[in-house]
Amino acid sequence: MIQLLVLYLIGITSATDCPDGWLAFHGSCYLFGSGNIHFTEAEAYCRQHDNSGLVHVDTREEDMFLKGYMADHLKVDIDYWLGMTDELVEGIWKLNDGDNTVAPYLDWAPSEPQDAFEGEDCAMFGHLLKFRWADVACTTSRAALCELRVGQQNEVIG
Ligand SMILES: [Ca+2]
Ligand SMILES: [Ca+2]
Repeated sequence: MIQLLVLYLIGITSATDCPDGWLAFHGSCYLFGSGNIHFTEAEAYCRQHDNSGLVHVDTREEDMFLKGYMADHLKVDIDYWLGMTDELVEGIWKLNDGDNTVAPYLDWAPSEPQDAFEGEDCAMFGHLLKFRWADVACTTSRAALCELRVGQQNEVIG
């Protein structure tokens, strides 16, 4: 009995336990989608996959980990959505977390963001930019990159 309890405690305190097919890094799990879809479709894709959300990159460390994985392991000609927009106030990038938290970390490619054309209010990791970030129109098509934070798995989001 005590052995079972110890195993259970080890289980819940050990390294991030991710669903099959997800990648673990520092308390989060990541799922790289393969199809190119609009921003809102990508948000829905993540919700459908373990009720996750599009990735929120909080630190340079997380950014470097994701960039490295994209460059080393994935098809090179895919861009990935980031979970933030400047839809509310042009130029102020906020996480799509329901609280409109201002994005704590940004890694724009040179000359980005420029809100080009009819307005660009979504953001992506650009494969032509060594996966640095660019703003693009939300109705363009990119792949989803979902993040599941530890402890959020059972939270119900709208
Ligand atoms: Ca914009
Ligand atoms: Ca742009």
